[in-house]
Amino acid sequence: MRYAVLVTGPAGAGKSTFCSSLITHLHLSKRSGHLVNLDPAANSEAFEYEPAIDIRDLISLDDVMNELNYGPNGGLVYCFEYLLQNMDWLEEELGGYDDEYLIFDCPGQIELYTHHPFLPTLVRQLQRLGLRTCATYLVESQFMEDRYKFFSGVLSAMSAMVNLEIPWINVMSKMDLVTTSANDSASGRNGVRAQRDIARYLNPDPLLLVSAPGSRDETTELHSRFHALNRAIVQLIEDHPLVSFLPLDLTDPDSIETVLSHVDYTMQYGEDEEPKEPQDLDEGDFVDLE
Ligand SMILES: Nc1nc2c(ncn2[C@@H]2O[C@H](COP(=O)(O)OP(=O)(O)OP(=O)(O)O)[C@@H](O)[C@H]2O)c(=O)[nH]1
Ligand SMILES: [Mg+2]
Repeated sequence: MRYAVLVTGPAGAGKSTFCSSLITHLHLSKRSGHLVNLDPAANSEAFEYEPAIDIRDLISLDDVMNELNYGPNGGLVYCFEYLLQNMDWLEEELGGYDDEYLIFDCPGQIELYTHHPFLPTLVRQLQRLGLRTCATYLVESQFMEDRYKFFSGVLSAMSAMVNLEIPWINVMSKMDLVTTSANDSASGRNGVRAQRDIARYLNPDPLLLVSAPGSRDETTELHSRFHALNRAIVQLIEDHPLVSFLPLDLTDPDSIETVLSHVDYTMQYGEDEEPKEPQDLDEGDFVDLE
């Protein structure tokens, strides 16, 4: 059984960095993991691991922009259309892998996840090829700085989940930039927060969005104009409690392990693998047992 982990999320959320850390972590745990680059605009220097499969071997964004005079976003859409028309290329590239984790580093254009049909089509094709598939959606901890920004992140995660319809793990990345201690000047770039507040963001508490009755926020003109809209969004999130986030701090191996164990669990990793025969055992190894 082959496994595909799609690493998705908005631009700069830390997808490529997470892919590298996950592969390092898999290797340290004596498991295999390979990088699949799906970003036709990726810069080669950004990869810590050489991609085992790279969309740029099929088509590169620069070529599309130069030859067809497309801009970067139109060019990306063209590249994905081209990939879907050439699935035999991907099938051939995937042919060499067996029983392995393939980590798909996806581009950061949010529209790719929220309303284009490309990723759902790609996922269906991967499933047809027998790959068990799941997605992680990264939102960076900077989104916790501001409640409105945070809820735009929650809604984008929700919309991508509904569009892709595969097992899904939301991750709050760059948690090393959030600290619970005011004295910690090294990190804390994205704010100092109490543990209780962090919990409210990781398991989104829609009431964060609605100001307390009578508070200054509620009575300002701008807020009152949006009050009904905010309440409607709160209701939507309460009615569909699909989104919660796993915190990811790449400086802490336990944090990566937690995300990986959720990925393993979601894809039922190893459940139908046969135990492997040890390769180097001979009779001498059993002397102690006799
Ligand atoms: N402090 C901190 N910085 C991070 C972390 N992950 C990524 N970064 C930084 O965030 C920036 C963007 O990281 P990338 O991994 O390239 O993000 P991406 O989502 O792949 O970006 P695009 O592919 O352009 O959408 C880089 O400068 C990284 O060094 C993290 O866990 N902590
Ligand atoms: Mg990237």
